[in-house]
Amino acid sequence: MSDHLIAPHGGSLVNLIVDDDRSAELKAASADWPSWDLTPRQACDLELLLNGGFSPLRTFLGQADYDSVCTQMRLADGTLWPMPICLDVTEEFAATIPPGTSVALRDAEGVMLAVLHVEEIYRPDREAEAQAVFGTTNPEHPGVGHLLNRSSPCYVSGRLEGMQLPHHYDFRPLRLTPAELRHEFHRLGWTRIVAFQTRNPMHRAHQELTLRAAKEVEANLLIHPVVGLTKPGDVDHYTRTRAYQALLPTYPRYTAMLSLLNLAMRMGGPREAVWHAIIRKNHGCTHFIVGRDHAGPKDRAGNSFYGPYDAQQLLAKYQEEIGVQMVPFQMMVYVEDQSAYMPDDQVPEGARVLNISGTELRQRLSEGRDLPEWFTFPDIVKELRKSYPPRHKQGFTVFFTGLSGSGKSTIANVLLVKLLEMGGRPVTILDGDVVRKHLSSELGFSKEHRDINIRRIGYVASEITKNGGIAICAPIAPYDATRKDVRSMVEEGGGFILVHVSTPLEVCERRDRKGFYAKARAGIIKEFTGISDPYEEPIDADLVIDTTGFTPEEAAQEIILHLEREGYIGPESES
Ligand code: PPS
Repeated sequence: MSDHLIAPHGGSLVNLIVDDDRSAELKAASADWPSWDLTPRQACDLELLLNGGFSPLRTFLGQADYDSVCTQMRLADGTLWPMPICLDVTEEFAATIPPGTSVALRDAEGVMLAVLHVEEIYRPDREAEAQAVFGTTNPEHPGVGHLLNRSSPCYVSGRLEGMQLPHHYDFRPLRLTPAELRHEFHRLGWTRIVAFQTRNPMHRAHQELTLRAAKEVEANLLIHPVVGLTKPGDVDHYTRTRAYQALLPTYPRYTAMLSLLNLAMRMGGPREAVWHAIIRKNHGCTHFIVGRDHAGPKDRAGNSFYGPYDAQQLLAKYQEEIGVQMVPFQMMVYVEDQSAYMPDDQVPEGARVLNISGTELRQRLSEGRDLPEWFTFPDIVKELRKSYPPRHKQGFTVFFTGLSGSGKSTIANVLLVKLLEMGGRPVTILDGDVVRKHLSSELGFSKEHRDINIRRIGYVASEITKNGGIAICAPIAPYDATRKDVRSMVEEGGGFILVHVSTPLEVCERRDRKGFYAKARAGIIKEFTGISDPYEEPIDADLVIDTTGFTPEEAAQEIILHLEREGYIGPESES
């Protein structure tokens, strides 16, 4: 069938899925086998092991292959392979699976995907692995951070039998395995195929680049974005895939195809580029585009871990051995006076070059500002705007913190009414007392219980925020670290405004609306915030309001003005 297609790495396409009879046999035998619940990364790796995306690998690496991959970029038999693919498990689990044990590998729902017949367990030197594979032990590198801080210390290997591929319910027709893609290429008569790897939305620069690459080597184009695990903070794959689908009609008819790759990236720059090329070879591609700083992360200060063309250089060394031809590309930039894109090393001297960075793009989306036609396509903007609406259409949380009796609930209720009066978004109030009645009735006031209480509020607020609503929370929330956790949880899906109601203890105590302060002083109520329990003043509050000199209405108005300034409340006509 695939006579004219490129041979997979190692000569033949691995397929580890057993037949139905064997699968039934394994399932029946597995009742008393230990189970390992795969991490998201391991589930991605397993999928590509089972379907041959990682050919010639037939299982997670054993020690001989692992050592050789780390130091030589080759398997023990000499085959080029740049990335360790390992099954890491905890010490406790490793102690229960001596060689000879069969382990059921399960997905997050508990479905058995494969069986690993354990042959060896070893304890890698993960620092040495980081240095060898990523060229650094700095945990700000996402691949290193994962390896040193989130992976488990024991690696397990042995014969692997697949029962089923992990199931994906999204974008089914776009998730083609290496065998399915090869079949499709054969059907279409495509033999020269250039693959484009991406983890970002594609705009005109990428479209120009891929089109030029395809023309240059006279090949068809496979847009092959990674939808497994990419870099934290990347645009989610649902949005990206809709954007790729919107891009497809901009290519000449029948020359480009889109397929999704459930790969867990490591952001390993040069080694990652070699790995990506091998994976694309397994998917039937003959050419592979490598741009500037391929799969290269930056540290917190914004410095790249790799040189901009390191990945191209390393792949250039191995392309012949792999048999996939690299199509190297400079960064494409827009030259204004020529109204055209060109590689940045071909820009005439003095020409004005335009570019919009990822950060600038997000900024423009959140402010609802224009995205110029030279930068991207209207249909792509439409998709991005759906997922990244301007701030005045996003959800947000106003989180009050302050002592009992400081005025949190009163201001929160005024704010609620004012936001309801404006309309546009649903508003939910999560007041301290109300939450303790409905969500946290079993909790007391120890540090542990207060933290659970605040995390529950934070979780509910983050769900409301993510879905475009407004949450107003008004607990005491005395601990800084817990408030910070809530902030980061909420900010994943919208805005978070911390309001410190800083009314001094003397004033709160003088008011003593509920009589609690008197009881606390008398020792009748224990662990009372401000009297016999701590309150950590926030230093990260977005607003500080002392109600000693403010009416609740004035205080609420301050918050409204802040929301307006930050863009959360927009012009009436647009809400
Ligand atoms: S926390 O610390 O954020 O979990 O507290 P919270 O859920 O906001 O609950 C505070 C309300 O519970 C009443 N109450 C106490 N507060 C503080 N310390 C102790 N020991 C305590 N016991 C009961 C008090 O009425 C608080 O309500 P507000 O509205 O803040 O006055």
